[in-house]
Amino acid sequence: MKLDARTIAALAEHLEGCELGVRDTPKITDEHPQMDWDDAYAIQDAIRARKQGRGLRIVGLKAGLTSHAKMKQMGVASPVFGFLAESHALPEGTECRVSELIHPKVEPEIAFVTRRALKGPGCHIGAVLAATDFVLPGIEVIDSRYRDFKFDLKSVVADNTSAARFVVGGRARPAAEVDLRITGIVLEKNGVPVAFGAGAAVLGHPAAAIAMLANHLGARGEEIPAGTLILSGGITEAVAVEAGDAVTLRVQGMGSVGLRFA
Ligand code: 0L1
Ligand code: MG
Repeated sequence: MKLDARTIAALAEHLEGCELGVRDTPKITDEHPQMDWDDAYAIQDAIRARKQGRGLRIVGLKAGLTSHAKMKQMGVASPVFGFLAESHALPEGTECRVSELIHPKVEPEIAFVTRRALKGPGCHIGAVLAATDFVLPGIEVIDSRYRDFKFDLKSVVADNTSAARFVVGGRARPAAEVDLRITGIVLEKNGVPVAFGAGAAVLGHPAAAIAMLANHLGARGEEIPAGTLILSGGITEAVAVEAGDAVTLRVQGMGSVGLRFA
């Protein structure tokens, strides 16, 4: 690690302050160019600890930048991992308040819920499918705290991978009943289809993103606990939204889930 504990705590306070205060910031590597991956995840962990310290529950995990479309959109080459707190969760059918966000975008995703713990190293798609209880449609609302989306991957990791809001819904299916590689999705904005894809866009199979997360956590001596909800990453590029928009994600064989922005 290149940053000391005091700097990590200060950067966590700064980034979480931007999230809660709806303020943008230049990317933190401008001031701390020596920041390494361990520092970036330590800042994210400190943000998580701040939320837990205020009594908020962690309700899930996420993989991000897992599709080629998204990697190309962001100009990066590898996935990132973050957490979902209860303050990020929206019940299906409720409104997402844009005034609480800086410059939100939506991503169509497949959510996994585990029934058994998953631990790397060596976790693979087969182990993920065997440990998955069910899969269901999910919309992630990402909201990078970085000004004009000017960031690098380490800054994004520190910023909890732009996690802001999410909703899951539709028809949950046992993982064994669905071939997620060829499961088609359509994302509609205000009734107009704006993005299309299939599960294979996520690392060849969305379960591969969950395996990567388990291997990432395994390298840190952690695991994905049983009963964890995990967003596996946007299947298409992210789509910008504003107040008045309504988005619907339709997933083949799994119904739909929607979100209105007010
Ligand atoms: O969920 C994700 O794909 C993370 C995206 C991080 C970068 C961004 O804000 O677009
Ligand atoms: Mg995402």
